[in-house]
Amino acid sequence: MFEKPDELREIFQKRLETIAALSDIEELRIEYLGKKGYVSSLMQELRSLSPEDKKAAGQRINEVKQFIEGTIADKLVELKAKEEQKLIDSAESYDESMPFSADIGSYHPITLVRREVEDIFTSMGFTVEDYSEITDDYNCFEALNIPPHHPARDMQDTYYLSSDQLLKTHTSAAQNTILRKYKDSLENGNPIRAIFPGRCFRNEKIDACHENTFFQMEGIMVDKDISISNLIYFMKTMLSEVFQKDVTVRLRPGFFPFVEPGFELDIQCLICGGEGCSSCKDSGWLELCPCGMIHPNVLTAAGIDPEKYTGFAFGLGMTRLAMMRYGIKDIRVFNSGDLKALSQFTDKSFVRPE
Ligand code: FA5
Repeated sequence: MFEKPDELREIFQKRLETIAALSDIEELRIEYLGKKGYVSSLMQELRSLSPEDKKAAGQRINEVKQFIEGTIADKLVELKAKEEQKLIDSAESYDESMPFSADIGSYHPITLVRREVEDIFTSMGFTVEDYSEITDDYNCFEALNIPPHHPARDMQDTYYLSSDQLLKTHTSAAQNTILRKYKDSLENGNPIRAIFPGRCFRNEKIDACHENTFFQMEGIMVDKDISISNLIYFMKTMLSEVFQKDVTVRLRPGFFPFVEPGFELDIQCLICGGEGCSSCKDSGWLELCPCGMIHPNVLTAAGIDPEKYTGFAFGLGMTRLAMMRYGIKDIRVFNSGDLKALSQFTDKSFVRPE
C-alpha cells in the first residue's frame, strides 16, 4: 500500500502548527501546493506504481490535496480574524455607547483608488506587500544600482534621520526586500508577482501636481522570459479597469538606473482633455507610471541570476492616478484635511467625470 499521502498529511499538520502569522501562509501554500510542492512531487511518484495501485493512490493524494487546500483556507480566515482582533485590542478605548451614524466618515480618495488597483492586480495573481516608510540608503538607492554621488539622487532629495535612516523617496526602495523574500520560491518555479503601495517623501517644490508627501504603487514581475510585452499588457489592463474607458497614453524612453530599458508612461490629462492646464503643467500630459525591465544589477543584488530570469517593474504615481480618476485639479487637496473636498468621493451621488 502507498503510505506517502498519509505521511504527507501528518507532516503538513505538524508544519501547520508553526504558522503563526498571516504572512507565512503564502510560503506554506507554495511549499505544499506549488508547482514544485510536495503534492505535485507525490503525483509524479504515481508513475512508478502498477496500474492497479495507481488509481487508489491517486485518489488518496487528491484527498490529501483537498485537505491541505481546505486547511490552508481555514487557517487564513483564523489568522485574519486574530490579526484584526489584535488591532482592535491595541486601539485606544472608545465610547461604545456613542450613537452610530452611517453618514459620518468616508474613505480618503487615495484609499479608494489604492483598493481598486489592489483588486485589479490581485485578480491577476499579484500579492500585496507592506514596506515601511523609513528605510536606509542601501535599499532606497544602492540596491537599485544608484551608487553614492550618482546624479539620479539629485531628483530624490529626502528627509534624513539622525540614525542614518531616511524617509523613502519611492516605493522602489522595497524592491530588494521583496525580491529576496520570494527568490527561493522563484527557484521552485513560482513567478514573483507583487505590488507594494506606500507613502513617499521628497524635498519637493510644491505645485498643483507635486507634493512632498505622496503615494506610489510599485509592481514587479520576475520569471523566465518576461518581456516588455508582459509589462505593456499589465499596464493597459490596469488603466482600462481603473478608468472603465479608453484613456490615451504614450510610452517614451525614460532613464532610471534600476531598469534597462526604461520608459515613462504618461496619461493624457483628463482634467483638460489634453489642452493644457495647471494640473498637467500646461503640457496636456501627466507622468503617471515610469516602468521598465529590471536591471541585471538589481536582480544580482537580490541574489537572483539575471542570466536565468528577467522581470519588469513599474512605479505608479497613485496620488496622480487619484487626481485623474476623480477629476481633482490640485494635488494639495489630498493632504489638506479639507473634509468638504475629501468626503464627496464616497457620496453615492458622486459621478465619475467623463
Ligand atoms: C520613481 O519614483 C521610480 N521609482 C519609478 C520606477 C519604478 C521606474 C520602477 C521604473 C521602474 P518618478 O520619480 O518619476 O520615478 O516617480 C514615479 C511617479 O510618481 C511619477 O510618474 C509621478 O506620477 C509620481 N510622483 C513623483 N514625484 C511626485 C510628487 N512630488 N508628487 C506627486 N507625485 C509624484
